[in-house]
Amino acid sequence: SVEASIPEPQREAWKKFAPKPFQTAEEFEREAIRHIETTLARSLYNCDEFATYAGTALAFRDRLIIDWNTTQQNHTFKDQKRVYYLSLEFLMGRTLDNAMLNVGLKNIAKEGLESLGFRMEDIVAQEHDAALGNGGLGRLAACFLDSLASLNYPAWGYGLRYRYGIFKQEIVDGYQVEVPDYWLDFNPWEFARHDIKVDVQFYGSVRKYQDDDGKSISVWEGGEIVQALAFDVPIPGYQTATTNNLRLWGSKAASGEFDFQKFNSGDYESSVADQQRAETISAVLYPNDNLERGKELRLKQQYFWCAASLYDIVRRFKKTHRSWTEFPNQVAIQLNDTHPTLAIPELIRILIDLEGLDWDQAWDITSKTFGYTNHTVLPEALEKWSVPLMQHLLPRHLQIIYDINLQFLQYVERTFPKDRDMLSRVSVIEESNPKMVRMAYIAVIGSHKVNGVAELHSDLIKTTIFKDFVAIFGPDKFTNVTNGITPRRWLHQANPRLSELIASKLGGYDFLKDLTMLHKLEAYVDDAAFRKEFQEIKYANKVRLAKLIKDSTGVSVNPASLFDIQVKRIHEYKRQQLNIFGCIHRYLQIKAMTPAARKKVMPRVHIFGGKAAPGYWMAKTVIHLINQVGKVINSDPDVGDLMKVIFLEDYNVSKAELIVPASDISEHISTAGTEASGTSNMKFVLNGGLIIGTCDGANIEITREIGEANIFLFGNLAEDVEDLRHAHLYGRYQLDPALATVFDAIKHGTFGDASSFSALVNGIVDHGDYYLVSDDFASYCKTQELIDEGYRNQEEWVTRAITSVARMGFFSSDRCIDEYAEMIWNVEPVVPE
Ligand code: IMP
Ligand code: B1N
Repeated sequence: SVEASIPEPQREAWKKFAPKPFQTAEEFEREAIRHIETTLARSLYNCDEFATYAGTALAFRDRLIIDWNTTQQNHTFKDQKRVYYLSLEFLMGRTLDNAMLNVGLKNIAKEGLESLGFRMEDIVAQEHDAALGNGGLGRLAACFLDSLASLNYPAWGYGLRYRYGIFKQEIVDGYQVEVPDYWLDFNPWEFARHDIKVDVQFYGSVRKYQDDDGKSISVWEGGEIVQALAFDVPIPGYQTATTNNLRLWGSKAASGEFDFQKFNSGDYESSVADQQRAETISAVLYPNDNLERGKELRLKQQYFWCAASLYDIVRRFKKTHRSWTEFPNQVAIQLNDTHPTLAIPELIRILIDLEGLDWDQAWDITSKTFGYTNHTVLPEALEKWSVPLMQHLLPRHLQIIYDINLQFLQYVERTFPKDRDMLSRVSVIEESNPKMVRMAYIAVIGSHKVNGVAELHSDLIKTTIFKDFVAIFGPDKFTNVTNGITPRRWLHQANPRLSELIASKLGGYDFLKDLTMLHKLEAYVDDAAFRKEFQEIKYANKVRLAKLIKDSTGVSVNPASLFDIQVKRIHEYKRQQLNIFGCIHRYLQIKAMTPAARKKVMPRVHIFGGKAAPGYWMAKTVIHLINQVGKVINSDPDVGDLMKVIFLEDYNVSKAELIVPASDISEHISTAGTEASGTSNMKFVLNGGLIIGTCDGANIEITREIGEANIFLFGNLAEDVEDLRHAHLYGRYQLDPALATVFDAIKHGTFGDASSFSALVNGIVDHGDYYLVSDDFASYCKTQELIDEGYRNQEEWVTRAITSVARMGFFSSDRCIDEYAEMIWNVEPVVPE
């Protein structure tokens, strides 16, 4: 075994000198101060909050490393099957608070910091978010890492180490302005592994020849080499010693590539330019959510990351195994959407070109190894790459893709000899000009399981984008794993008082490991003291958010109003426009009221937040409209506290932790059938807020769990969307009358220059209203009235909120991970040493 191969004296030395983690507040202080003095070279006289954060983080980092080493060693010794989660995005947010909680030393650190004269909240707030993602897909990957470690699964994440994460959003004169987010100034949570480098090849050509046995050999030659450098981020589990690894690749020019010829001939600048070109690959996260634009650099990023990750996975496998047939028993690779699809032809290339296996063996191993998660059915988000680009950048992979397609189409032809159309429908190559490679089809063909992320979505992919593939492979290849969220971050960290209240009733914090235990809270739904405390906590969280609003926008809001929140990426399908048109409708109603009637209005604060992709004009127009409407309403003396409209700039994970616990109502109002799941809907309900939503994504399962009485559903159903769209274009189209009045106000210039909003309005009036804003408007406004009524009856409202919290156990990402492990990966937890 590996263990036996380590020499005795070395083992002895380790036993004697291996660092011991700190245990007491005093030991913690000593470690933090040592780091401030020596690692940061700061003295007592310039130890501010940031230095204290840094010292604290470094002390905890040491602690994580010790557990990380033990875990990795243990996993190597045990040699069980591992899971690799390939994701182009990991939206981790801040780490310190989570690290302290998971290793169980938060109280000790708090005590230590207080004795140094600091408050925990201030220190934690010093940390810059790690924002290597756009929204839901990236945050899901982060929640999954937390659950994988907490449940002791031997798992690694693989991603890219972007130098610039998602941009910082500033609102200037009501418009979004993007500012680069350089987040690596001080990042104590990563380790550069200078010894782990992988050469990744691009461009070049393929030479084919027959070897002495007549076997056809392909050699990929020439082109250029870029080096991948590993950066490791330890991922601690909650209350377990298991500390998994997130490996992020950074790009560098390969050492041989630094052109000494040019250097010696005095062309120093151009050799540095080569270096910089290589580093561009991992420079920036593409800021699109649910959109693919086919840029060459994006394809380069994808291959660079897939090639480095697979090299690493294969190397680890070969350390302990000889037989390739063992590979799928040792390795499960999950593709987070189609972004890592190139890993499929890359594994085949490794097995055939480098390891000498034949096609059937290579294919068998590959298709048993991969699983593919689909996260969207939006056509503009389905990845396609042009054949000429693929030919240029990855000539060998294109050949392999053609081979995959050939084998597959031959099989389809044998199975469905009468259906000629089927072949062109399911071909991996779209016969357009230029021809395009359909990545989702490769992912389906090359995986043993395909899953959607909520029930409706998993049903939809089987009847729409993958319909033919269900006929070809049978229904068992397709499954559902409804998304979830980690209760550690989204309940305990974001809402410590609620977590404490729950713990006081449930006899401790075990519910953070088994969220289904929340059901026991239903016994307290009529307990007066519990209800009062529950309400007080919500109020305190609203006060906390009101302060953020005041600090960032200058607007004072009354925390006693109903807080109505929609925070998520700005996208037409998510329909922030429906919300803001609803606000205008409400405003016009208030303006038309007598002073006596106004007294009866339920005061509301409408809070928006979220980023628009920099090139997405319609989304930017929506942001501008929200800000303009806010400007008018917030300063209208007729309205006062009855209504405020707020746009919070730069929505990110750490702000979400503050915003989510403060909602009375949150909005999840996508056109039915467009939001694959949504995960913030789960976060809001778990924190005691109710939701208004369409019958879409996970809203449907939330309704099933918490009960129809506890959610405000409205709008058309997914099954009717297609007919409605068709009717808009070819039938007689009737604009909703209340919405027409809203548009009149906009056209009148009530919210500034009307022409700025004409594209938004015309899209609905003249261009088919693709997202069904008008069709759902009446039902939306009606439901908002029901919410006003409902909120007036606080007793009933609190009952609904508590009941909902108690029934949210299903939505833990721990449940998801167990489902993936059993249904898709076939992996078992490893008991930590
Ligand atoms: P949803 O789209 O409302 O389900 O939100 C997905 C999750 O992504 C949120 O709950 C946040 O944790 C996270 N997130 C962080 N920043 C953003 C952002 O700018 N847009 C959307 N989601 C974000
Ligand atoms: O993935 C989330 C879901 O909860 C959301 O409903 C879904 O919209 C989101 C291309 C995406 N789907 N597709 C993306 C992101 C970046 C990109 O470049 C597509 N994001 C989702 C988690 O399942």
